[in-house]
Amino acid sequence: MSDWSKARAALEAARNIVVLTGAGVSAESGVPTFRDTDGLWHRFRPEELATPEAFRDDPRLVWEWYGWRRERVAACAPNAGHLSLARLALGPRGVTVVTQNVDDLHERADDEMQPGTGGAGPLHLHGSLFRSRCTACGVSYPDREPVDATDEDSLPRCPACGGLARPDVVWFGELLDEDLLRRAFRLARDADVCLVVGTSSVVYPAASVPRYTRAGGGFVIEVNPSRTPLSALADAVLQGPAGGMIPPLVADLWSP
Ligand code: BJW
Ligand code: ZN
Repeated sequence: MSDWSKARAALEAARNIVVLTGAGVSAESGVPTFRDTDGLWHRFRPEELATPEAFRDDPRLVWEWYGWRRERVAACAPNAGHLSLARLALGPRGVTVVTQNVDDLHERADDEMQPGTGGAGPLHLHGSLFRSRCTACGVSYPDREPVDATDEDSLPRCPACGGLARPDVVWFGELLDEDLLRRAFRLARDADVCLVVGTSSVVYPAASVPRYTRAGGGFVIEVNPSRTPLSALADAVLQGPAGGMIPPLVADLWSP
């Protein structure tokens, strides 16, 4: 049996599916990934820019980068990969998307498939580009405003206390939200299938999600144009882009 047939059979038989996504699921929408050759970090290494130390040393530079990404994502639209995952979630199977992405393309795909319902939305393990958090009082709030990073005085400020705000994302060395992570691991352990799409599978603890599915006796499918450290552990490895692979992989699974 080919990996494709094994993956399709596992999805057909599944009652609960966890989908773990990374930057690659949004690549065909025009959102740059991190570690590919044309990725966001051709000039800076993620470990250098996405850290609390980088923000402490140069908040203007970090905000400039996040402001640019906020605008870039706002100008992109969900692709066929996001849309078919959103459609899959409307079917009889329990489907939870756990994403490392800070974009909002899964939510926008859900909204396109089922307008106005709001939906549960994905679990955003690494936070959101469209939320900010106060470095003084800790309040987190929705923020879609353009960022003025001309100088330190023009940077986003907390609406409650006026303190310096920061992007509400998880940087290296910071803890992920404990409840969210526990939920993701529990869902993965109880899932029949973990579908892992467009992640290099090098950043932990997110990269552990499919390991919980394996530990619970479930089936792991990887969709990625390149091999990753997960490939050797996955039950089926489908080499190709998300927008091309996901629609035929989940086709018709939304009907009972
Ligand atoms: C396509 C495609 C297409 C292309 N279709 N696919 C040693 C061992 C284990 C852990 C550690 C360690 N040393 C340090 C750590 C901990 C560290 C870590 O994991 N580091 C590793 C790099 C080694 N982790 C942390 O620090 C985490 N916190 C933590 O562990 O707390 C406890 C602790 C505290 C103190 C000290 C130590 C531990 C936090 C991690 C936070 C990551 N944050 C970022 C930035 C978030 C905000 C933002 O977006 O700006 O999250 S980094 C960046 O990487 C971002 C991403 O979510 C994350 C993952 O990247 P992703 O999504 O996989 O993207 P890429 O670019 O890497 O891959 C894209 C993939 O798509 C590729 O495979 C392509 O082939 C593919 N692709 N086109 C499908 N069309
Ligand atoms: Zn505040």
